[in-house]
Amino acid sequence: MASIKRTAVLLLMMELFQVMDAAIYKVGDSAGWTTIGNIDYKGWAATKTFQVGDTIVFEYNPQFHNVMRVTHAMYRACNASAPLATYTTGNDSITIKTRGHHFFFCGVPGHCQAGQKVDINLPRNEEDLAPTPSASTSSTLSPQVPAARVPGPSSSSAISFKHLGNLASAVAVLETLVFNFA
Ligand SMILES: *[C@@H]1O[C@H](CO)[C@@H](O)[C@H](O)[C@H]1NC(C)=O
Ligand SMILES: *[C@@H]1O[C@H](CO)[C@@H](O)[C@H](O)[C@H]1NC(C)=O
Ligand SMILES: [Cu+2]
Repeated sequence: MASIKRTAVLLLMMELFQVMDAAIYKVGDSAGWTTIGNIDYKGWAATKTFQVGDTIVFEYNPQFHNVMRVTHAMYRACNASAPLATYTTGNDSITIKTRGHHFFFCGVPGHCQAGQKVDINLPRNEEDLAPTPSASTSSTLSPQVPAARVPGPSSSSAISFKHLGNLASAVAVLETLVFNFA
């Protein structure tokens, strides 16, 4: 009986940690945020699967660089005249709160043009992107229809946990439960 309860608690914790599993990514890895070495930030970002709640860290010498969050148009044009946000500490942690594109570059003249720019992209759900069948008449690819997901008991509990306002206190409660079983 106790082992069943313990298993249930562990399953709930695993679901919680999936929700809370926030990663921290240092932009450019060990090279950091720089113009030295022609870092391929686009390639760097392409190897990552960013999730909402993840944090990206820009590490650089603030005497020589900065970080600006900009629109897509400004990103394309390396136009630093009206950034959405500017960071200058040299160790800037930015938490990604929404899906879609998040454009950053260094606002020091010439640096964006030299490639010191990165697009942190969280593709929106495929369901959102999937064209409606009537709209894809010219497509040569047969659209993949994902199998319908039948919600089971575990997914319904995951959903209820996702809707908990205070995940931290939920984890604390679960940890107390697990320690009581141990
Ligand atoms: C840069 O952006 C500003 C604000 O959007 C705009 O007024 C200006 O014309 C742009 N400059 C260039 C060179 O595109
Ligand atoms: C940057 O900040 C993080 C904590 O926010 C810290 O762990 C790290 O050592 C800092 N890096 C530098 C180079 O100061
Ligand atoms: Cu720079």
